[in-house]
Amino acid sequence: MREERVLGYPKGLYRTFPRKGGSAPTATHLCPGCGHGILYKLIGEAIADLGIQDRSVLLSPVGCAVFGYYYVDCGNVQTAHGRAPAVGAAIARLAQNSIVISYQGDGDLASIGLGETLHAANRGERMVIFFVNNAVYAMTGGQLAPTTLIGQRTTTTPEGRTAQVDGFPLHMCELVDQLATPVYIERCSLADARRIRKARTAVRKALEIQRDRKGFAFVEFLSPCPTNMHCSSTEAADFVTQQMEPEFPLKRFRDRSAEATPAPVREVKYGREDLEAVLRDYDSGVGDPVPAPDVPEVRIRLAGFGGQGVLSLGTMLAHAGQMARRFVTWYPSYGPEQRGGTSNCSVTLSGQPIGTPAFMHPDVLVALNGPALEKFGPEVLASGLILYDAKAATAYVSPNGAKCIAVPALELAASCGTPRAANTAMLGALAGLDSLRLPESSFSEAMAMALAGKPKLIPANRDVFAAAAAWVRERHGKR
Ligand SMILES: Cc1ncc(C[n+]2csc(CCOP(=O)(O)OP(=O)(O)O)c2C)c(N)n1
Repeated sequence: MREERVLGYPKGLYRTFPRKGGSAPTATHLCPGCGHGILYKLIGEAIADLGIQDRSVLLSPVGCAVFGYYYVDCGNVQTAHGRAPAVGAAIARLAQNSIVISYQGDGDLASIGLGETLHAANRGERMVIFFVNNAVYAMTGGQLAPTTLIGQRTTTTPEGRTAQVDGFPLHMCELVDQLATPVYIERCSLADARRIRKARTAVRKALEIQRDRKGFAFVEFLSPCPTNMHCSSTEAADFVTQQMEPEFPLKRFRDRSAEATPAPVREVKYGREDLEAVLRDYDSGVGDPVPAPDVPEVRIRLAGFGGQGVLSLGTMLAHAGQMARRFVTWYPSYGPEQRGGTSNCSVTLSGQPIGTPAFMHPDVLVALNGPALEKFGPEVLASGLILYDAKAATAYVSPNGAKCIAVPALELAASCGTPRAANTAMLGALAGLDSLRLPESSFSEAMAMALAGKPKLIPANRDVFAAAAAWVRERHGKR
C-alpha cells in the first residue's frame, strides 16, 4: 500500500482547496507548469511570515487568477475584470489597517484594466499589484494579450502577432516607471528555481512596503503557460527565459522604500452610520416589500419619445408598486438624444424577489407613440395588454393576440389643461383597468411622491389620472 507522509504545508495557504471537490481536496484549478500556483505559494508564505495574514485582502479578478480565494488564506474580494485596483483603492482608503494585494493577469491589468492600473499607480494607492504576465489571455483559451510577443501565435493571431495590425507588446513596468508616485517596481520571472528565489524576495519586499504603509508597489512576474503555449512545462519555461525575457528584461526598476515616509493612518470619515444615513435619505418610508408568492410577476415596458415622460411614468409605476409593498425594479434605457429621440424603460412588479430587471417579452406595453408601438408591440405576450396613445395608430392589432386598447392619453391630458401629462393619463388607464392589481391609493401616493418637487403639478395630474381611469372603466371595465 502506498504510504503518504506529509512533511509540511505551505504557510498562508488553506490546507485543502474545495475547488475540485472532495475527491481531490488538494488539487488546484491550475495546469501543471503554470506560474500562478507558485506565486500563490510565495504570497501565502510571505503574509504568514510577515504576520499580516489577518489584515491582508487579496483581490481576485477575472482570468486564471480568479480562484485565488480557494488557496490564499486571507481576506478576499472578487472583482470585475480589470477593476481590482479601483476596488483595492477603496479598501485601502476605508479600511486603514488593511493590506491590499491586487493579483492580476495581463489581459485583466494591461487591457481592460489599463486605466485603473495606471491611475491607482499615479495616485500612489496604498497597495501592491502582483502582475502575472503569461503573454496570453489564458483562461479564455489563449487569445492575444497586450503583452503577446511579436510573431507569437495565439488563437486570435494564428499567423503570429504583427505590429502593423496589433501594435507592439505593452511594457507595464516601464509604463508605471514613468510615474512619480510608485515606491517599488520590479519585474521577475517564475520560470525556474533561481528566478523564483528572486521573485520570492520581491514579493516579500513589496509586502513589507505595504506593512510599513510606504505606498504603491508593482511587481510583474513572467509566467509560463504550457497549455496555451502548446508545449511541455520545460518548453514553456524556456519560452519565458529565451523569448519573453529579451522583450521584458528582468529588472528592479525602482526601490524608494528607504526614503518613503509611511502614510499616516487617516481618520476614515465615512463609516457604516454614514452609509445608513444616506440610505435613510433615500428611504421612501414605505418599508420593505412583503413576500406574496401568489402575486405573479408583471413586466411592463413603457416607451415613447424622449420628453414624453416615459421614464417618470415608469418611476410612478415603480413607486405605486412600492406603496403596495411589492418587489419592484425600474430599468431605464436612454436613447442618445435628450429630446425627441425614443426612450423606454422597463418596470417589474412582483410578489417575490425579482431575478433581473431585464426582459424580452413584456406582459404590458404602454406606447406613447407609433415607433414605440411598432418596435415593442410584437414582443408583448399573447396573454398581455397593449395600451397605446390613440394618435399612435388607427387600430393596432397585436401579432401575438394581446389585448390592445387605444387610449386618447394626449387628448385627455390636453382636455384637463395639462397636455404634457399624457404619461399620467396612461397611469390612470392602468389603474382603471386594474391590470396590475395594485390598490388605487398606491397610484395617487406614487404620483404625489414622484411630483414632490413640483407640488403645483399634483392637482392637475390627479385630474388627468382620474379622467383616464374613468375613461377606460366606462369602455373596458376592470380587466
Ligand atoms: C467584463 C468581462 N470581459 C471579458 C471577460 C472574459 N474573460 C474571462 S478571463 C479573460 C482573460 C483573462 O486573461 P488574463 O488577465 O491575461 O489572465 P490569465 O487567464 O492569462 O491568467 C477574459 C477576457 C469577463 N469575464 N468579463
